[in-house]
Amino acid sequence: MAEQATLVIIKPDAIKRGMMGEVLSRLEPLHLEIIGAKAVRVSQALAEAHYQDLRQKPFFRELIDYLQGKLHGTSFVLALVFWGPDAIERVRQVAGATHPEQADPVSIRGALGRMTSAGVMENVLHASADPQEALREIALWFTPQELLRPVPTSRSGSIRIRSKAR
Ligand code: DAT
Ligand code: MG
Repeated sequence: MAEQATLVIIKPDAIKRGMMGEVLSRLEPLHLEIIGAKAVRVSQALAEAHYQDLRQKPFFRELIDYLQGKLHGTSFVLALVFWGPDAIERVRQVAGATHPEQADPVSIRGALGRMTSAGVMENVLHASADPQEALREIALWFTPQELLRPVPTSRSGSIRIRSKAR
C-alpha cells in the first residue's frame, strides 16, 4: 500500500450545523496522520481554482458560493491533509458518494449530508479523488512550510494556480 497524502475540506454546511467534530471522529479510526490543518477563509479565486474542472457545469456558481460559505453564512472551512497507506481511497470510502441520498448511510455524506429543499447538495466534506488531484489540491491549499511532511509538488499548473488564487 502506497503512502499517500489527501486533501480533506470540512465544508460550510458542516461548520454551520456543528458537525466539524463528528466528521473528524468518523475519519479518526482510519489512523492516518494529519500533516496539515488550518481554517481558511475561501476566496472566490481559491474556490474557482479548486473546482476548475467543473466550471462548465450548470451548478458551478452555486458550488463556488457554497465553498465560500455564502449559502450558509459561514466565514471559514477547515482544510486538512491526511497522510498514510492508501489514504486517498480510504478517506473517499468513509466520505461516501457525492450525492448524499445515494451515499451509503454509514458514510459521512450518507449519514450527515442532505439535499436542501432549494436543491443544494450539502455533502459535508471534500476529499481528493485520485493521486493527481490530491497533489494539485494540496499545492493549491497549503504551502510546503505548512505541511509536516514533504508532499511532492504537482504538475506545473498548480503553482501558477496557487499564486493566482491567493
Ligand atoms: P466529489 O465531491 O465527490 O469529488 P465531484 O468532484 O463530482 O464530487 O463534484 C464536486 C462537488 O460539486 C460535489 O461535492 C458537489 C457538487 N456537485 C457535483 N455534482 C453535482 C450536481 N449534479 N448538482 C449539484 N452539485 C453537484
Ligand atoms: Mg471531486
